[in-house]
Amino acid sequence: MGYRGAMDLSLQGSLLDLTDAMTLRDVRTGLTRHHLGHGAWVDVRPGWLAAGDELFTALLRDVPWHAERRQMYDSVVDVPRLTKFYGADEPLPHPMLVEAREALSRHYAPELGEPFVTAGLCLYRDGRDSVAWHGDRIGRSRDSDTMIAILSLGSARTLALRPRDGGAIPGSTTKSLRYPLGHGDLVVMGGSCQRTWDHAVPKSSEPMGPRISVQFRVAGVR
Ligand SMILES: O=C(O)CCC(=O)C(=O)O
Repeated sequence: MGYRGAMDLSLQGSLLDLTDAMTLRDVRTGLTRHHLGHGAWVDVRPGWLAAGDELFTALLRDVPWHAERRQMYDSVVDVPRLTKFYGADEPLPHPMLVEAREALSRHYAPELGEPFVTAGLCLYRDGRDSVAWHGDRIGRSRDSDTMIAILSLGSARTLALRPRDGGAIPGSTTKSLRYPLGHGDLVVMGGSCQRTWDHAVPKSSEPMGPRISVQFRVAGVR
């Protein structure tokens, strides 16, 4: 049995659209590329996965979610989300994730030069769960361009981005850029984004249900 609330949550009804077939739509339709500056960009494709409730419920139930603890200064604290990382040789927990990874590899192959192979899954149980500012700088992303493709499921959250060097955002007076991550949406961080920008999913004081993030990466990038 996976995350204990899976069945209750799946029956809440707000996300249910089980009469429609779950489908990945064309990546290109409605895709917008936002150039952030410093060679970084973000692609946003709202509603990439249609009728994704079945996938959301299956992942909540079937993924062996881990609660991690991490050293923070002189104490050990709970990581505020549950996680599961699927390496390149590990079977993914749902066939739709295989389809999604293949569709992304096909679409981005000319720019990326290698396929997406790993899937990092995060479960944000409610608005108190979050991920702090960071860049994925292990592997190729440390010194060259890469892409992290995120499929978002469940409650809407915000992806925030800010320049790593603390400098101003070109063409903006705000301290960070914010992109909504809704149910079925695809967001891809590309170019120099992992080297020159940091990203975060901030906590929220709004009442909200769980969100699952599926991040596809190329080999070696974390
Ligand atoms: O929740 C997300 O979509 C982003 C997750 C993330 O940045 C990470 O796990 O490194």
